[in-house]
Amino acid sequence: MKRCAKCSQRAVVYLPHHRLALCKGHYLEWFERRVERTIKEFRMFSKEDRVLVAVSGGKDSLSLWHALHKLGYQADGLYINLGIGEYSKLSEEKAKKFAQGLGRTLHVIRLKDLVEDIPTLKEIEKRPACSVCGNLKRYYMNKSAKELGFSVIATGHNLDDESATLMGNVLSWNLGYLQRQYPVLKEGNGFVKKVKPLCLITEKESALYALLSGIDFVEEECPYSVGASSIEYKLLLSQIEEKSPGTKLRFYLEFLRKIQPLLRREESLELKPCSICGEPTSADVCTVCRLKQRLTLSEKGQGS
Ligand code: Q46
Ligand code: ZN
Ligand code: ZN
Repeated sequence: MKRCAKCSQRAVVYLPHHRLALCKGHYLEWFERRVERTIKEFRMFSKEDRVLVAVSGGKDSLSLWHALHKLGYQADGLYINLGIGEYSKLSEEKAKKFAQGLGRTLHVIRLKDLVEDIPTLKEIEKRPACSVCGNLKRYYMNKSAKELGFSVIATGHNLDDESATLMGNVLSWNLGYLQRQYPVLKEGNGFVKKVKPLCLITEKESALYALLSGIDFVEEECPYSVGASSIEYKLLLSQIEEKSPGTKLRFYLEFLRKIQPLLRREESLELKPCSICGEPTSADVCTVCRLKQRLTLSEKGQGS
């Protein structure tokens, strides 16, 4: 039986890549300190900032919100209901219950009221649900943060997400994405600052934090996540990690330290406000307004 490295009580966690065994109390503290160090190292935000946490009801976003609250940051939540059947219903319930327990505000918006729900859009647009969904989530997160007066948006992306995305981007040498793959995206050009405070925390670590903190999160994955290539990359990286602990962290951190500075340069894309909604876009009309125009046209077509 392993003993906690801090207090010699029985350890409940062993983190192989940090060679660290910890008891429950010291694990929760370790997790929160690691989140705080990441926030400071990458200059994400301070205690003066109003932070909007993008909440899905899953373990990562709720662990993030919980840790930020415990660390004394002013963090409220934004839940976007995507209209994906039972999954959306359950995750909204969990997110609301969690917000109540925390005593912080959860802002809720519904895609169905603003544009259309994801299953309908997938059919109409004839493209993968995640491509429509990602686009709309980014758009409404930014718009809502500005309307509600938040200076930072924090998402629950963890090390597994980031290293899998990195692997995908490296395998196709997608330089545009690699340039933008950084845990902080600066504000400006109509965008609110976006940060990923869990980027150095693995999925297992965040699940463990949620469990040990008694967080009631939605365990089901979104039904559209099945078959995504990022899941394959996650599995592959976890197999390597198993044999060689620390690989994920090294892969991602060394990219940030050695490669990212070479790739990073001022955003070359010229952005301007969308002529309809005012959100930043590289075209005259942004992708969401164009989507809404297509929906109106198809409704008219059906009506005639
Ligand atoms: S919610 Fe949306 Fe994800 Fe579901 S449809 Fe795809 S992008 S998988 S994080
Ligand atoms: Zn201990
Ligand atoms: Zn627009």
